[in-house]
Amino acid sequence: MKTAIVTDSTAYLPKEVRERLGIRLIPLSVIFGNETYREEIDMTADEFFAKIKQHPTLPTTSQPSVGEFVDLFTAIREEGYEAVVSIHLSSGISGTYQGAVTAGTMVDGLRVYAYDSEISCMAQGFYAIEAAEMAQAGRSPEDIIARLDEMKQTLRAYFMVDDLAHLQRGGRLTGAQAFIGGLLQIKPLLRFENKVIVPFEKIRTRKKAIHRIEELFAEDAEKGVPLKAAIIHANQPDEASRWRDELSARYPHVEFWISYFGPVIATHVGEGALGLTWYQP
Ligand code: MYR
Repeated sequence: MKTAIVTDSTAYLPKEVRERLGIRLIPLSVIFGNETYREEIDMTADEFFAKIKQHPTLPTTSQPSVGEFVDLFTAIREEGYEAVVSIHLSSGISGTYQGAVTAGTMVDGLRVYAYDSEISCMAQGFYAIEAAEMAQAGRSPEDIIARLDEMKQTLRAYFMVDDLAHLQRGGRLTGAQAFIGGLLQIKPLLRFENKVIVPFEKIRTRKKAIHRIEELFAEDAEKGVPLKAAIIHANQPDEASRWRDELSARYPHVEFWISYFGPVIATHVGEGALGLTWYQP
């Protein structure tokens, strides 16, 4: 069965990777006043970080419409595909996955397998890459979904933000009442649990938070099994490169990527956010 792979823009996959593996992109958008920008198409991460410095009001974000999904799935069917695996950011923080599910019921002649990554950013990107490699090798959508479920067992992601107010304002932080109020200055480690973002540990400085992520990573990296990992940053390229160099020197058996929080996710995590994700390929 000829199977196409779709992911949304919040995977922040490099264009070259998408093109090489034939991964289709459906964008989410950021909205500044009455201007809407589809990320990765109308606006890059650098343009976003420049714009938030000039714009008086903070942006909001929106998921792709069901109509956009229907148009994309229809075009894929017209290219001769019989199935699509459509991989999306966590359904606990966005309605994007549900949009794919709904659109899937509206396009005849194409089997749509919407997949909830239960995460976002390059962690989601890793799912899309594995799925695309399997699709290129002619594997069935069922095999691809089974592999993605298996990946979920080893995939980890921890991140910190410079200012918790962004996540709180966007309503994307769960179970953090104890951290809010006078404590917005702390740098708690965050992670996804049951599809939503929760505080993992309360940490007071950025340096200590990075050190704690390194300890968590070491628990897996020191087992010696191959891992793929990505450092994800919100406009901190130098810090991300330094961290990658340090970790690569310590763990030469790990393949490291550097990725970024683009416009939509950066709207919710704020500039300065930093994270690490990894899994066993
Ligand atoms: C929408 O408008 O539908 C998009 C909402 C996106 C919420 C993003 C919340 C932060 C996600 C952080 C991901 C970190 C992954 C390592």
